[in-house]
Amino acid sequence: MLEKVLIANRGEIALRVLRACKELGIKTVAVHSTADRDLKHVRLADEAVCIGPPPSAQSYLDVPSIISAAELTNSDGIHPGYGFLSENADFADQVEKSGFKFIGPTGETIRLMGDKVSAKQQMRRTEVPTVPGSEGALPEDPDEIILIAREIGFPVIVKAAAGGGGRGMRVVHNEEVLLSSIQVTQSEAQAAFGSPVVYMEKFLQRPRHVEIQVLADGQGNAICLGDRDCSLQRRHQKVIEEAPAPGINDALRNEIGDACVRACLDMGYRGAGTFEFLFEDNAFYFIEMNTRVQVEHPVTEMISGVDIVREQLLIAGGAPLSIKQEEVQLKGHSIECRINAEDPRTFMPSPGMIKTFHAPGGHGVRVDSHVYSGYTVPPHYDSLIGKLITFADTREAALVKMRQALDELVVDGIRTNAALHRELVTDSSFMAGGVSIHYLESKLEHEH
Ligand code: MV4
Repeated sequence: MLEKVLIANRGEIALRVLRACKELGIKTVAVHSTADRDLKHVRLADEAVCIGPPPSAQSYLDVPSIISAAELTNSDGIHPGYGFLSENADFADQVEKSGFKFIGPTGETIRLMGDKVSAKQQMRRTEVPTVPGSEGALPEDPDEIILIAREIGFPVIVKAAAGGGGRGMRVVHNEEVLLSSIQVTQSEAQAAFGSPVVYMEKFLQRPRHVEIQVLADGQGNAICLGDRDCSLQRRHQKVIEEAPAPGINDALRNEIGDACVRACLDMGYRGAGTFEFLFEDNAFYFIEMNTRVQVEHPVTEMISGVDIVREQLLIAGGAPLSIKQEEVQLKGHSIECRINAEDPRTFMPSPGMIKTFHAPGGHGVRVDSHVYSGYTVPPHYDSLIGKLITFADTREAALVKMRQALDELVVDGIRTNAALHRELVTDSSFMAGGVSIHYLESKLEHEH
């Protein structure tokens, strides 16, 4: 069992990890930049270490500073949260080489999934359905490339193996521009990721983004906690997520869940993980795997009753999974609205002092937020100030609760996207369920 965990993150997720640690009797160490002295979890942690100036590169991404803080405080585990170093394989390796437990998978697994070509190859081994495309990296020979594209059929999408999350990809509509588009994507990939390797897939035109949450202990046990629909997004930033994904029948849900569990067992996966799929015409197509806890993990917690961060800590402490698949009972519906400090029209960050903050509450309402009245949102990090999560028996009832929660929410002093959420939870297409990944952007285009 872990005794003391260093939380290598900030904001709401640092607070979320701190709460899980405290409940397990694990001591906590907060590391923070000079801009983050007043963070709620810094105040609540047993110990706090300032690791550098505001820019992330000199604080939350500074590996030597974080390892030094772990040594200084005699921590035995490091929780990376999401973003920052959470999917950095070299960091995971360094943490373990320095004698600490990395609360996540091995560096080797992170590397395997970080390379999207090897991730897809791993999925094919255990018959997780993938998007039809090139078997691995594209060859050099232009004639071979053209044959692959013809076999897939246009439009195709060219993606950087080292990319992900929407970075380093290009849609190609016809053969005339295929080779030049590949060259551009390769150069961009080289510049952005230091690797020119690209692969090709069929471009799905109107998919949904549905992901599968798993937990595995690295000791031969893995379970699936169902799916989430994260289709409502703008520029690859999710805005609303929900669980379960609307309109997916249980047979299909179980089939894809079983496939993800097989993949976990085959690769010896350890920790919490998410399999990202595109979902179109009632079929799943794997695109990427995230090897960390995700922002939207609460909606899965609400419908499964499983505390995902607690399980992460127990797994890292060496315990076998405490839940069997048969014990996982998904029940009800949960929706999450991400509240950002941003201009409602331009979506530009809107940092500054929150004069007044009132969180909503009541039955089936959860607020994961680190902010409070008098807190100043610094300009150096992402603009997420909190997550409003509701839970009820049905999707409709969870939406009713969300409308009420949004009405109760008060954030004065800075601009937020709360008005956008109020509009979305009364939008007839969103209310019907199952909109595609393009829905929000096209709605915003038409209405502004
Ligand atoms: C795709 C796709 C359509 N077809 N792949 C964007 C983020 C990265 N995770 C993968 N992405 C996409 N891959 C094929 N073969 C469309 C997207 C995509 C997307 C995916 C998920 C959520 C939002 C998105 C927004 C634009 C494009």
